[in-house]
Amino acid sequence: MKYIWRLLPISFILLLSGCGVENLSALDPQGPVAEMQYSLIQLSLYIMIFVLVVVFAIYIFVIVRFRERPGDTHIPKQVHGNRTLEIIWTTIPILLLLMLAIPNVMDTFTLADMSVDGGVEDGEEIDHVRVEVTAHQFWWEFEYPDLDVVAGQDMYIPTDTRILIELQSSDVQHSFWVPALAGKQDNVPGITNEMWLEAPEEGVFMGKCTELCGPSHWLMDFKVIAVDPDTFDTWATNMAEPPAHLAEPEGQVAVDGRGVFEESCISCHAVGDEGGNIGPDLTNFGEREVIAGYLDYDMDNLEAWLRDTQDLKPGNEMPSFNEEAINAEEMDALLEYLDSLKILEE
Ligand code: HEC
Ligand SMILES: [Cu+2]
Repeated sequence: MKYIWRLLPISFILLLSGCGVENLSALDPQGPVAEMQYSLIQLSLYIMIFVLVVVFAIYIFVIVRFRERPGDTHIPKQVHGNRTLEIIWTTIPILLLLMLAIPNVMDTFTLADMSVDGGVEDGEEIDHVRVEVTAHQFWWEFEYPDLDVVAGQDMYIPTDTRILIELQSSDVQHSFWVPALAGKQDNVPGITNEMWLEAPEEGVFMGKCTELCGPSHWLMDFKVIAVDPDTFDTWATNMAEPPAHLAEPEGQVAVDGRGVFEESCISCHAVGDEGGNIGPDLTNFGEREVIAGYLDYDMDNLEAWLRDTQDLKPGNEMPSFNEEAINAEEMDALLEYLDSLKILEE
């Protein structure tokens, strides 16, 4: 019981770190951008602690030293202006502000630098991939203009590569945040914001919308999936030109499923280069870890999503499909087809 107070800072850290969800913490930075930002946070924290300690120490000293004592009624010496003191307490804050400002301004320029020049000396380009991120109520679209790829919900990136990101929105204001990789930036309709990030190691990084954007804002999650450059190349090639089995699936159930999909879904969802873009591209849907950003990937949840999408994510653009629209048999075939949409395995 004696050390119970220690739980206080621990619980605070847990709170800040998203209660142990993997790779969702700005306090566990990965990659150069997040590390830069984390060290700025640390620097300002240390300066604030320094100011706090000094000010409180002086304050307590003054209270104790100059308090009214019993029987002492004399008025203490009244002081107006003290040049030395004035100079000290003007200079110290200026120095502290400079200590904050210089690294902040320098890092701001580094973070805003979207050029890929490897420097004057070698004249080579930095390895990079461009991604246009469009936020929709309540999902994310990732377009790779140089690779002819459009992906939904999962943003695949190669490790150790500069990812140059352009942020846009198709409706209201959203905000793109992958805490472990980079600080947030807004997706504003009509404006393109830019940022970059790098992931040094493979991993799955949680992303969130951090701008209240409607009734299902809190479910607008996505993932950044960092894979080695070879895997990324395979992914990009297969996304751009999907393997034949996606359009003409094998097995009767999968074939029927494709039929249902073409009837009810393809106006909004693309598989390969066929289909609409009102909803996420589903070319690699079978490789998602979650459905619609937050439901565990399994067939029960997928069926629930198709039947009750409006209950599961109120206000999203997809209609719910009841038994009249898609009967039980068709549903089974559709689920099997959706689950077969894989481009990395096999
Ligand atoms: C009117 C357009 C529209 C139609 C028709 C439609 N969807 Fe959707 N769908 C969407 C939108 C928009 C989303 C994104 C919802 C969100 O997360 O906000 C979505 C999301 C999904 C998701 C989750 C995607 C992911 O990346 O996790 C699946 C799976 C899906 N739809 C399957 C279907 C199937 C199967 C059909 C046909 C039975 C269908 N949809 C019909 C618009 C549509
Ligand atoms: Cu949003």
